[in-house]
Amino acid sequence: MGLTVAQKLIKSHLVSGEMTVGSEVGLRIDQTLTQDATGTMAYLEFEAMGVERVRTELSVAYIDHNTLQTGFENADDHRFIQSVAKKRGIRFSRPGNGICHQVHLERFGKPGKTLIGSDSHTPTGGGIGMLAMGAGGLDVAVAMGGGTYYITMPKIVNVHLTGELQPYVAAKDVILEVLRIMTVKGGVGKIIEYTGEGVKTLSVPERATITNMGAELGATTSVFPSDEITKAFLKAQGREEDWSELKADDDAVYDETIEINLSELEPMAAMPHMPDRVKKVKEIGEIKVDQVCIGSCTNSSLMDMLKVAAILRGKTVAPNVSLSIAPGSKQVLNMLALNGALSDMISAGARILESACGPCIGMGQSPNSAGISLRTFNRNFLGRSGTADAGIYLVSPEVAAASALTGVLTDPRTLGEPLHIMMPDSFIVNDNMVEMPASPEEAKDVEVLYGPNIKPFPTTTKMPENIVAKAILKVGDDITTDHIMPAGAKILPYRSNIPHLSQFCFAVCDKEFPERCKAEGKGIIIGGANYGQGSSREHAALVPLYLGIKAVITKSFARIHCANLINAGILPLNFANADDYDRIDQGDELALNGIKSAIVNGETAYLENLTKGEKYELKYDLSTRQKDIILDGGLLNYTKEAIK
Ligand code: MIC
Ligand code: SF4
Repeated sequence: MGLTVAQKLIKSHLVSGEMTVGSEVGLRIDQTLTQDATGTMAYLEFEAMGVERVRTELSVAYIDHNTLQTGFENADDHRFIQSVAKKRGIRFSRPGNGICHQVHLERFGKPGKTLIGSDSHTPTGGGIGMLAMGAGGLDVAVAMGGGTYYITMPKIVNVHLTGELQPYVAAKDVILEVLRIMTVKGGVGKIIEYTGEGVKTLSVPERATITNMGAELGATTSVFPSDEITKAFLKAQGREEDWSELKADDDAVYDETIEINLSELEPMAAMPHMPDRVKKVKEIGEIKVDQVCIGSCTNSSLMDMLKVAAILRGKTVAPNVSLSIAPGSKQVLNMLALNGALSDMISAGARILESACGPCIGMGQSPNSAGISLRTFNRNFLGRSGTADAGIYLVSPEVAAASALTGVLTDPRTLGEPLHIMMPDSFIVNDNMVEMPASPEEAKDVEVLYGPNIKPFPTTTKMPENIVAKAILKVGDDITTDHIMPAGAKILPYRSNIPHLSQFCFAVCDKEFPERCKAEGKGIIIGGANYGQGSSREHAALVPLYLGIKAVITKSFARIHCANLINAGILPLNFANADDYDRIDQGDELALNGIKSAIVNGETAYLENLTKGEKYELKYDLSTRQKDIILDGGLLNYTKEAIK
């Protein structure tokens, strides 16, 4: 039986396990990336592991999230990361060099390689045929130390593309269509692989937009084959030698197939507050727009920016709209500056932001009260923009630019003549903002610089036999890590200060939660389906750990968050009968008696509801390795021994 692209990538990196769907496989990791909002914690963990030098082929530390420096904290964290990178053999992408996923695609990604990153949009690398996955910081730290990365062997979904995108219809519309079909839960336990004649019509930046936002499906990752188009892209980046071909066997077998005819797609938008609330722009109608933001790791390539500049050329942004544009990297910004496109944007009235995540993570540009903001980003979760009652619509650069001019949500096909974008044969290559690490000899003298905002991470304890605690919080379906541990300009500077962060845990839905935890000293969280979707931030596990959460019991979990809970030593459990979720009220006294023995012996676990006098059957999906991690009180303890 032939193999798919994803299966080939897994097979060539398989360290342990069997490639049967649902079983745990261990993978050798070639490359890692971190960004600064998760990186500080990841490098604290790496330092705690006591490894001298990274053991990967390539590790890069990016500074792109916490770039608004309203106090010393972010700058201190940047300096800390820079010093660790220098000492431990990691390349350091300085602030200003761009968004990690965009820069990694341009400068470092290689077809056929594995990459894990402490950021959920790491699958962007799937656009050039990498097996690129988001992971918690601790998993990335372990991989940097040469450790294996574990995933559940996923199903492979074939998204079979035919036809060709029509003028003003974009790659963003392709992934919005996949989200409409599959929903934000639809990709859990799956890799999305793109095949068919339509693939040949998509450039690398377009493919990367699609794989980037596959994260919103909950998928393990997404991948395109590596072909002549990939080769041309790498050649234009001066890296032709990094190319290798990667394609599925003719007789490859997929677990599911979705057909999409690119020719039939139309401009679309994801409506507030979920990336799968997708409708055609013309169906939503001409709603008034207050803000338009263009950029983020989904849509900040040179190609996207050139389209935006062409639409804005010679026009003025509507009086009711604030338009901001953040080109994705120094390379993109530099090329826009040299070919005049930047001037078109500035003349039209765009507010040019630095090459960083910016408004996507609430680092500035929060909309006005109840404002409507169109964004070329990938997430529109409630409150993420920094304005609690704003409504965020996710759109393509074409829809964003057209709407910025008219002041209302606009189908760009009404602009008339198709755009003709000339992509250069070669990009400006200048890696002067990537600092190389010190040699092993020089590294001995490099001091790691800790700022006063860096506090020790919470200690974990070995798992007890019984857990008795209140249902301290009950939440519904699709809870995101932005609910559990919000981000934004005011909170992000404290990513290395768990005690401070804990004040904001679940602030979006329940402001009293941290105080209740402190009063009780311990608790169990009850969640619905797809609990923990969204980002890779391990803070969404470390902060609950600090607040005394012992177990999280849900209808189902998102992949990265579930791994982060296990890594933190918090027990993730599921209801055997989803209806039992309804029988528990917040505040009920709960008991997991004999839970440790049940897990060790692989026996059925039960949850007793002492308040209601009821008992519910539970499920747990833990490999032997994961059980050992939980019993040891988290991955850090477990790993220190293993990789010595
Ligand atoms: C995000 O888009 O939510 C982030 C910010 O990039 C996160 C990482 C983080 O919380 O630092 C992600 O996607 O993993
Ligand atoms: Fe940055 Fe937004 Fe991409 Fe996250 S989704 S990496 S915050 S640009």
